[in-house]
Amino acid sequence: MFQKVLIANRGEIAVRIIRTCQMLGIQTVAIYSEADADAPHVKMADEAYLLGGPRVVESYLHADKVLDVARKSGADVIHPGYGFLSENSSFAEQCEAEGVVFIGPSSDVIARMGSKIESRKAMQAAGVPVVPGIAHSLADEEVAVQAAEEIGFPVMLKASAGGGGIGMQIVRNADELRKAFAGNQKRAASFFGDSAMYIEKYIENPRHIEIQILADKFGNVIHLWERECSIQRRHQKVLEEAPSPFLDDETRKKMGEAAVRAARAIGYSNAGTVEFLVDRNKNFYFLEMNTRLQVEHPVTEEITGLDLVAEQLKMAADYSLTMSQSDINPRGYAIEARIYAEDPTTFFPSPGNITKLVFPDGPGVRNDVGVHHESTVTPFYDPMIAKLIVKGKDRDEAINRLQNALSAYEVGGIKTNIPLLRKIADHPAFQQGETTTNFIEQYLQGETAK
Ligand code: MV4
Repeated sequence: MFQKVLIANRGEIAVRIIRTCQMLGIQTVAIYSEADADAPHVKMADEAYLLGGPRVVESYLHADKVLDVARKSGADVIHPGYGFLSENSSFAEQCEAEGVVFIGPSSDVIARMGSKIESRKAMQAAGVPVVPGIAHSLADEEVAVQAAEEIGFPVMLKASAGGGGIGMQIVRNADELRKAFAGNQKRAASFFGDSAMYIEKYIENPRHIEIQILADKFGNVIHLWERECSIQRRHQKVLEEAPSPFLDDETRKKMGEAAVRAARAIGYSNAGTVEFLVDRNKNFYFLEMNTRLQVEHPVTEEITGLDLVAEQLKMAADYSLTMSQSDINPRGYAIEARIYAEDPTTFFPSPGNITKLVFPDGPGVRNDVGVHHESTVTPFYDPMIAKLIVKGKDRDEAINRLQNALSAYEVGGIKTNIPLLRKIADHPAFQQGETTTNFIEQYLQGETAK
């Protein structure tokens, strides 16, 4: 096992990773920016190094500075968490060259999954269902129109390097496509440095359901079933749950098997997530693969009883998986609500000083938190300050615990999205499992700004 882990992140995920390291008896090294000198992850780690100013480019995103700290501290492994450098294949490559272990798959797998055109091709070859579409880069709008006419409108125009909705547009006819093409291509070039575009059949009001997988370095791959992540706004997830209230056992089994096939086909190692779109008829289609630990990993931990950070460390340290698929028997029901420092109706970030912080507790309640009762929330980073995770024997009990926990939650000094989360938890459509990607628009119209 490793001696010393550098945690290349901040906030709740840095705290979460440090906690597992402490339980495994591994030394921890934190990094921080000037804005985070007082942050919980800095206090908790055995050592902490200041990287620079508050902006991410001079701190958490600065690969050379992070590697300097790895050298100085003698860390033998880097856990990147999510965001920042976690899916940066050049950073993973730099780590490989330095002889420091990067927790995640190899840099070439990260690079391959970063290209949506490449990952689509790889999945199709592995027999994983993909959305009907064109698996090569479209040269210009006329080529795109021809391809769209073959697929049938409406189609989704997408940037190969995209994600999070940038460079992506629904188009309903040839004229719209001609109008949309150049602009999205330009945005893709400027955001990602890659202008490759492709198109897929548009799936109307889908669900977003993802499969967690674990893969060791010896070809053993298992899945930890699904997470339902459909409730989101502008590609920012708000609430996730496991199991999905929508899937039947046959579909979830097929999706799990497809995810394992996907991982095997690309030589994946460590923890990963295969994202699928699921249509109203329960057809599922590969969307993308995330090569990192995800924000919503706790709901999987709660139903499987596993510590995913511990599993990541073991796999990165060349241990083989100690469990097989039949050992994974999920129990109960878990829901995660993301607590954001933002206005609940306008969704604008709400930075400021926290003046009061009271967490809910009781049976089946978990708080993963990255701030303390006098923290300052700055505009430099993601506004997610904590996650509330509840568990129950079934979905009704989990929802009941969620409602009670959200009522007991107290945050002073800044605005949070807790009122929005309460509206979701209290909504009959949510309680009936009507979790689609349009949920907030469809059911909370008028309660939130557009
Ligand atoms: C789609 C789609 C419908 N049809 N692709 C949004 C983020 C990007 N990574 C992929 N996304 C979508 N791709 C086809 N062919 C609908 C979405 C989508 C979405 C997907 C997952 C979760 C939330 C979403 C919200 C709006 C649109």
